Amino acid sequence: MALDKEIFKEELKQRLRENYAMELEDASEQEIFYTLGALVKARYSDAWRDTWKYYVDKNKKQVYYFSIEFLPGRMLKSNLLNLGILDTAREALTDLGIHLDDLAEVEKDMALGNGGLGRLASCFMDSIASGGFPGNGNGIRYDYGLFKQRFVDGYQVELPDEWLQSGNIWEVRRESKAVDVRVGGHVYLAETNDGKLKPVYENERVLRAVPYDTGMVGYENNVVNTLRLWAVEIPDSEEDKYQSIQGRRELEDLTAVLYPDDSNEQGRLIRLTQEYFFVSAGIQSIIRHYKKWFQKPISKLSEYVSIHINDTHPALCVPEMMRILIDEEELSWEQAWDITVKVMSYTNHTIMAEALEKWSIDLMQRTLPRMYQIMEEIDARYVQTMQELHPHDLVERTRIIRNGQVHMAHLSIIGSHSTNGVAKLHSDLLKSVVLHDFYIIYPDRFNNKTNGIAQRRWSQIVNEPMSNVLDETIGKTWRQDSGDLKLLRNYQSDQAVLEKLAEAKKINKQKLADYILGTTDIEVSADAIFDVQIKRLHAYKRQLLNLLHIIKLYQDLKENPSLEMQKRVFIFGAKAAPSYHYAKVIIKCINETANLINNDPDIKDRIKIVFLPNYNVSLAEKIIPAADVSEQISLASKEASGTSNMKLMLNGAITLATLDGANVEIRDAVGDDNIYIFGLTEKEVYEYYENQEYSAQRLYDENAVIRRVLNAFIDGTIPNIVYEGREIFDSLIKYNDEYFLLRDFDSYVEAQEEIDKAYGDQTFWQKMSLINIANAGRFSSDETVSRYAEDIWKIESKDSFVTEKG
Ligand code: Z2T
Repeated sequence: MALDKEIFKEELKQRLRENYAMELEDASEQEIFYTLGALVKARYSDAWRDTWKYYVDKNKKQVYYFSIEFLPGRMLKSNLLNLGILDTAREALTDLGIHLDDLAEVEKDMALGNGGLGRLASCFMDSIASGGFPGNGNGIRYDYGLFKQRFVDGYQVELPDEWLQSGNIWEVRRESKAVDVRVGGHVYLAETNDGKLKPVYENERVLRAVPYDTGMVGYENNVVNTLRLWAVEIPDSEEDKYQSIQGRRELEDLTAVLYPDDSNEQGRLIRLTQEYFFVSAGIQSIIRHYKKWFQKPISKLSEYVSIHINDTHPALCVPEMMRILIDEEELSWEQAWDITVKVMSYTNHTIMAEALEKWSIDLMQRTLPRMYQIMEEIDARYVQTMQELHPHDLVERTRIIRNGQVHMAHLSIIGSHSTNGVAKLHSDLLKSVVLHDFYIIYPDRFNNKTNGIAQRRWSQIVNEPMSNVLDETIGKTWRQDSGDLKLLRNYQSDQAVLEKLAEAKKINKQKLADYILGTTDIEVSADAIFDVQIKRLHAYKRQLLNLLHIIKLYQDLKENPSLEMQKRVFIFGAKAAPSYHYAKVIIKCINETANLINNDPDIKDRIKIVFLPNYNVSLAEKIIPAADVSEQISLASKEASGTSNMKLMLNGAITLATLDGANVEIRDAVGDDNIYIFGLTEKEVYEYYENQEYSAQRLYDENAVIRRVLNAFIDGTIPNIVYEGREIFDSLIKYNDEYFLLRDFDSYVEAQEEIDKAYGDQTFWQKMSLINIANAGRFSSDETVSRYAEDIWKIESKDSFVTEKG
């Protein structure tokens, strides 16, 4: 379906006239953006409908990806690319005197997620559609996405993210598909006339769930799947119950905001209600759709439906499916359970204990009484079955309800046929440590699915200069199949190619330098090493280790101004959960250190620190193409996978990493010579936990460099951090450095020194960079999704079918 440039221009003008009664010359960027959005949406509406119809007509098994977070970012360019009209649109707009890139900036990020988990869900949506797989997303349409971050006096300040303020061009409200969700009150079982036990609800509240659908456009294959997000409303029937403004507010607040905690569950009532709300609405709509269009008996559900539980937030899928099959479809418990387990699958995203979701029995019972009854029954039957096969204490440790709490990970594993981790190391740790008890009980349920990224977005869309060099060097097939990036390996000693890649990098760095100047007033040189750490602020990710190294460099330079060293720009992007005090203290310390160093006339441009505020998908798109060094320095065993590591690698940054998460697989892909590995291994970390021999105090006493760096936090070297500096110091010394920063410090410094040396030899550096790009293909979410489809969901790809239209 090629689109002619001239037709495109005419259509754009025509739509402007129709919708805004305006000529192009008089329209604002906003108005043009909305018009272009509508045009794009019209381009895929037939394919959207045809895709849906095809799945129904062919009775295709579909996967529903349930996630409490989706983080697509901006969709304009990605939709244009996938529709095959990005270049046409760009050229047409240029003719009209408009820059597509400027127009794209008008779109607000859709930021309904915290970080990796939500972004992964969106990468999967792209790859599921692009692979021609029948699959849909199911989540929550938050009125406010992840908070907007500002810095005031170096402190993080959170502002609401009003992403819907000027409307959302991509979504379609589908009122006719609304469903009711019941929460609260009491439920008891009563005998019906035919002797069956049926639940009777009392004093429950009914919520209306209204779906908003967004087309998920596949890459040049005429497939458009659906991301369905639910918003709460007050049903007409309940109007009289909500007389008070306060009562209304409470209810309308349910889908108002995304909880801003990435790896920390807080056990709040509203959060639990959010979880049930989108789970119940989603499953009801799946069953309704199945019964209406597939016309198969409910007993065959697992042959046509697969439901994925993205971390434990949608774990109530298990009891909710049971409720519908038993209470509404009147299946026996055994039959319902058999179907449920076959339908469900679950991904674990973390081993951090504080992120493992648990709810008090009391809260669960009060909020979701029917869910609780069903979970009690699942739990009782689990114990009954397993106690004949396994030791008592093993069964006790793994049951769903214990010590007054409901364990959502246990529910997810017991109620599904597949549990996977998100990188090899992580999946191994699940089996050997974190979920070892379950591995004994269900060895066949465990598997690995290493994360991947939407490679087309993270190369073609964000990095045009590099993409052009790739086209000239290896042809264009990599744009479709990122596996073909490996063709680049043949050019690792080709000086001309290396130089062209370096030029592309330089263009990106200059562009970022301009952006940095514009937003922070800090002047950075594009000749410096751009050393990047972008991810949520968390103690285990060790942004503080990065800072300790920067302070060391600063002290070295102050002491010895003639020290030879490459210029460096340390770039940070990170949001801290608003309630995460320690993470906010680290932000303050980085900002104050930045102030000190950036303004020290002795340092000039030898070191710069730039903490860019409000890190999100669209900021990542600006930073990543310009990165030279990718900091992946979490304490080994703590980062489940990481995905920014993959994006940075794809853009030719050299990874500086611990052997954690997917870093291990990146090392395997590029070889030891093209990555900088440092620090404790996961085994050594566990050894420390066992022998309890770690002493941060001793490292402080015995290591003069460490001592000098840490003292900077409490002796006034870094200004304006009297309290914060003390807190950092105490966390490391008094509280014995939970994440072994001091243990890894020397080894980190050494790796940084090697990087400094390597960058001095540009040919050597560029070759490493090329090898990283060439081997990034395997981290495509296209690949990851294919593995899920084959091993877990059992769904088939539809070979591109074409809708011929005029
Ligand atoms: C999250 O982004 C991740 C894990 C979570 O555990 C929660 C959130 Cl919001 C409950 C991240 C992991 O930290 C990261 O290592 C991984 O790459 C990402 O999920 C996607 O799997």
